[in-house]
Amino acid sequence: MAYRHLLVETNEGVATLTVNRPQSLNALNSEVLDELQAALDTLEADRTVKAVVLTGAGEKAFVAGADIKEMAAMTSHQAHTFAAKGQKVMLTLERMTTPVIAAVNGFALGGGLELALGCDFIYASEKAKVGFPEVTLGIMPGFGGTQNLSRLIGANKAKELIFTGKMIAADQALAWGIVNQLCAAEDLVPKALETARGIARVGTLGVAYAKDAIGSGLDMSREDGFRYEASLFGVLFATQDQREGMAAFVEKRKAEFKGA
Ligand code: CO8
Repeated sequence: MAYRHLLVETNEGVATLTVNRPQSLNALNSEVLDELQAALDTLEADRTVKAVVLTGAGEKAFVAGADIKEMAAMTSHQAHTFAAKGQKVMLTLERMTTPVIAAVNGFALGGGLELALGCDFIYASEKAKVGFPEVTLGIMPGFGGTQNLSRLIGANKAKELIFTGKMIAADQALAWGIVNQLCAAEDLVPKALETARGIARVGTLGVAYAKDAIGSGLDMSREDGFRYEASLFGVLFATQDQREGMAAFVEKRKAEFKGA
């Protein structure tokens, strides 16, 4: 499928999904959100795709937020619909079995940071800057940022970032635990792809179920989370991947996982 604002490239079981609207610093308008939704649904349905790297086109921005020019004229109802559309994309990222790594190559602001936080983890360029400038526009985060950031780094740091609207540099985002790894700008996507290819080589179902256990567990009591983990662990023993993985270990050969 051809997209107006997205580039999709698949290689060795890994898809690179690039938000491609550099003249607006890859800002998310309704059309970009619709295309992201369609692209993520398509990638999730494609069993040959084992991992995804999500990044932004150009050297300046990952995504500089939701499109302020589109939002400026919105009615309350339209803003609600727009927020729901963005939140659906974030929930799709969380719920899809295929892991998604955000490669934050520049500004990740507002809805752009929310998009990165919706991914499974974030690698960032040393030049990246992240923040939630919504309060400087008289609004607040609306694509899940208040929930996801406070769960990730704690309410106190999330409040500081969201209440001040200030951007922080990549090294502070690393220190605060927003990003997993910093890379030189030119190494960022190659490094994210290397990690994605590593994920693509291991047992697909083990990765998918672990993602489900971690994500679903965040909304459960710890004890329910343990129970859920144990049941998914048990289900894996009915899969070819488990038999293949353990047989390959015993036979001292490389496992050939089928994701079945
Ligand atoms: N929306 C629309 N256009 C944008 C956006 C944006 N978020 N960010 C940048 N652009 C456009 C600029 O308007 C400019 O276009 P033009 O050339 O036509 O004037 C072009 O991109 C280049 O940007 P700048 O000239 O501003 O580049 P600078 O290097 O001078 O500055 C900044 C870069 C600091 C990133 C600056 O562009 C900026 O502050 N951008 C806005 C950042 C921001 O406030 N983002 C948060 C938006 S609000 C949000 O994301 C809410 C999400 C939840 C929504 C819930 C539903 C309602």
